[in-house]
Amino acid sequence: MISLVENQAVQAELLTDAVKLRQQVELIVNATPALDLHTHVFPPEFGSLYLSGIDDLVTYHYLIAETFRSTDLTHATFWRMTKAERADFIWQTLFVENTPLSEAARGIVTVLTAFNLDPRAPNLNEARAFFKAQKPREHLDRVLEMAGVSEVVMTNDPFNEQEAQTWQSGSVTNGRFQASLRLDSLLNDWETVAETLSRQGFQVESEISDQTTTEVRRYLDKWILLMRPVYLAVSLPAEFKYPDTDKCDRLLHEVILPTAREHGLALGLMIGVRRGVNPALRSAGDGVGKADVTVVERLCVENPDLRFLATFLSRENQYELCVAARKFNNLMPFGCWWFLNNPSIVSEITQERLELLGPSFVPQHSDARVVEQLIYKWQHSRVLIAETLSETYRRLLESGRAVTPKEIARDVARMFSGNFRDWVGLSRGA
Ligand code: FIX
Ligand code: ZN
Repeated sequence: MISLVENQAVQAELLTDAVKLRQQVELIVNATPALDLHTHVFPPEFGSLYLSGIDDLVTYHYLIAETFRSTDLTHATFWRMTKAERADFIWQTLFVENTPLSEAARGIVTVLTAFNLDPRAPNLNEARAFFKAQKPREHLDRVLEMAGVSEVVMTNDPFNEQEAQTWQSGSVTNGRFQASLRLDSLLNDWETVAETLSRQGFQVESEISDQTTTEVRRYLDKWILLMRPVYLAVSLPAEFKYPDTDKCDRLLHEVILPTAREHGLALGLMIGVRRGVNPALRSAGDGVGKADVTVVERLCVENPDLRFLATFLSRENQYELCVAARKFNNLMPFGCWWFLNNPSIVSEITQERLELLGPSFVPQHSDARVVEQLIYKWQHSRVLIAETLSETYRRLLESGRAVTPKEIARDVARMFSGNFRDWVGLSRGA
C-alpha cells in the first residue's frame, strides 16, 4: 500500500499536459540505451570485416540499388570500379546530381552532420580525410555513444573463412559485441555445406542420415562453445514451409531445434527474403515476398519450451505476426527489417504492435553493416518510436490514465533492451 505522501509524489509526477508528455517521451527515448539485436557490424579485431568510413557508408548495398535507378552505367562497368571509385560515382549520382531524398541517402546526411561534415560537398575528399584520421577503437566507442547503443549482436557465419579464423584465433574479446550463430547456408544451401563439413572431417553425406545429423550437431556444438552466441538465427525465403518434406525440414527438426533446446538458445527467424532476384546487383539484388506466418505458429505450438525471435520482410505479414504473438508467449516479434526500415512503415508497424502487444515486443534493430550506420539508423528510429509512443500515451491520457516519467522510462527500457535480454537470458546488469 503506497503512503499518502508517495501517492502525492506520483500524482505530482503525472504527465497530464500533452506537450509535456511528448517532451518527456522524446527525452526518455533519446536517453535510453538500445541493445541492437541484429547487425552485420564487427569490431576491429575482425580485420577487414570491420567496416567504417565514407567509402563503406556510400557503397552500402541499399545505395547501390538506388544508384542504378539514376544512371545508364552498366552493372559490369560499376563492378569493375574500385570501392573508392564506386563511392565517388554513387556520391555524384545520388548526392550531387540528385537530391538525397531516400531514407538510405538521408542516412548518409545524418551521419555527416553528426560529425560536422558537409552533406552538400561536391566530392568525398573532406569526409575521407576525416574518417581516415580516426583511430578505430576510440572511433567505435564514440559511434556507439552517439548512437546510444549499449551492445550489438553480430551476425556470425562459421562458414565464412575469415570470420572462422578470427574466432579460432581467440582474439574476440569485445564485450559490447555479442554473437549470433547464423545458419543460412546450413538450411538454405545444404549441398555446399555437406561438402565443406566432410572436407573438415565431419562424417556427413548429402543424403541426411542419423550419423549426418549427429555430426552436424557436433559441428554446431563446437561453434556454440567458441562463439557463445546469444541466439541461433536463420533467414528463410518467402516460400518457406513448415512442416515440409525436404532436407531443410529434416535439419530443422533433427539438428537446429534440438541444438537450441540443448543449449537453451532462442531461435531467430527472418522470413520473406528472395535472394538474388537481380544477380547483376550482387548483394544489392535481393527482393521480398509475402510469406506464410502460420509456419511460425506451428513452430511455436510444437516447441512450447523453445523461444523464437521473429521478423518478416513483407509489409503484408506484419499484422499476422502481431496476432500470432498474441497467441504464443514464446514468440517475440522484433524490428522493422530491411525494406521496412523506412519512416512511414516503421511508424505503421510500431503503432500496430503497441495496439496489439503493448510493450511486449522489440521495436527495432539496425541491420547496420558499417559502424557509423548505427548513428542514423537509431537516430531516425528513435524519432519515429517517440512519435508513436507519445501518441499512444496521449490516447491513454484522454481515456483517463496519465503516466509518470518513471513509467515511460520503464516501458522504453523494456522495449529497447529488457525484452531481448530476458528472452535470451542476458542479465539486465550486463
Ligand atoms: O538476412 C539478413 O540478415 C539481411 O539483413 C541481409 O541479408 C541484408 O543484406 C541486409 O543488410 C539488410 O539490411
Ligand atoms: Zn541482417
